[in-house]
Amino acid sequence: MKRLKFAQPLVIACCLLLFASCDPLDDTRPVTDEGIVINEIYASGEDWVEVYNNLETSVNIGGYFIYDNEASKYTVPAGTTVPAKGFLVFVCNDLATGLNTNFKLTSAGETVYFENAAGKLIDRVEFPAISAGQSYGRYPDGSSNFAISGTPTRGATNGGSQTPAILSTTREPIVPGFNETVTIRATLVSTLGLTGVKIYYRFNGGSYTSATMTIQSGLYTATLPAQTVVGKMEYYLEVEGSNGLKSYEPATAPNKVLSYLLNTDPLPQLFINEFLAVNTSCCADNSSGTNEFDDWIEIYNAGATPVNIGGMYVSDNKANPFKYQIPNDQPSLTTIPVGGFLIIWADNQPEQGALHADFALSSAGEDVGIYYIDGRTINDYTFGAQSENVSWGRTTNGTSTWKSFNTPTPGQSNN
Ligand SMILES: [Ca+2]
Ligand SMILES: [Ca+2]
Ligand SMILES: [Ca+2]
Ligand SMILES: [Ca+2]
Repeated sequence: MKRLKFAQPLVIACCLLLFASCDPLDDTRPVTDEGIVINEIYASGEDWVEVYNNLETSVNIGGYFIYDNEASKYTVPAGTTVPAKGFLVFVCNDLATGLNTNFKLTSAGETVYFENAAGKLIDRVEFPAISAGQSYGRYPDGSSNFAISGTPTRGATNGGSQTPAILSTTREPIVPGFNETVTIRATLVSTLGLTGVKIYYRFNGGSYTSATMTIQSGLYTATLPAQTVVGKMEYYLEVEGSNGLKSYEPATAPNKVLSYLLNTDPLPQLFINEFLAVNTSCCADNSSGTNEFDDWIEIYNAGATPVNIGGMYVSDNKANPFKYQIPNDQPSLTTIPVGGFLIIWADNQPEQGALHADFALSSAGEDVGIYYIDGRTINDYTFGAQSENVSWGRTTNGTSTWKSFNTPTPGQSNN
């Protein structure tokens, strides 16, 4: 595998493996790869941001922007250059002159953005809570591997070419029930210089309990205790190297953690009622202002009460129910009336609104499903190869008989 130089591809890869346990959708603006990155951040005392030039030539970053608040960007002074394979430090002291930015950083953790002179985002680093004397940086310089260090290296290489870090975690079962223990397994990027892997967990708030993860069948493994009451289990992983560097999964834990729910809500009576996996002319999504012939999924509410699907998930993979979470802050968009229908565009364009999933449907066939807020299956279906502009749906609505429709009825009764 080619070494990932920048954070976002790895974050997305991790999220795919983690089944949406982390949250790349907080900020979906694409990052342009310019070879210059935010390399290290220090947020206690005199805050600073270290920039690293991973290129073989020096780069003039005059007119670039650094900020933690889009409404108030700091502009890098004209003529400022970063040497080839070199470093430049911006002091975040609110002085707003020279290499002093117009903002400070919070040690509780936040996101720092870096844009080029054209206003294109070239890097974004969300850092966790870091204690006095610690920094958060890339190991090695310019890589996608982040760790907390007790030995900041302001304006100099971060070193640490072998820093243990977590590549991915799994949970089994993905959707735990009552009285079930849950197994968490972690795959590490590197185990060189590793001193230990720990899991921290808590049920329904309070303080975290820690446990050492042990190697079982080649993977760092821990078992979370079974629960017998309704609630939320939260957990995160910590890996520490003999060089004192610590990294976390999720990377900004405990600000962000992994979690699962146990509850007793009855499942709503929703059905995947119709879908179109190959749309070239059937029906346009014009959310962007132009007609896009995108895949769509129709959901039907067969129950006796309206259902707000905000907070629930749709997916094209039964093994990963947590693929796209419907935003839960727009009930007017996401509530399905009794006997009503709702269209979710499977257009891989979540930036177009709440009803746009971050996946598309395969013409060769795959799964399509809707899942409750805790991941339990409300309804899912596995389909085969699909034809252009011919939908596949239930006849009649909500029943178990499926057929093709030469005249699709998105958002309306199939009958
Ligand atoms: Ca450094
Ligand atoms: Ca679209
Ligand atoms: Ca798909
Ligand atoms: Ca329909």
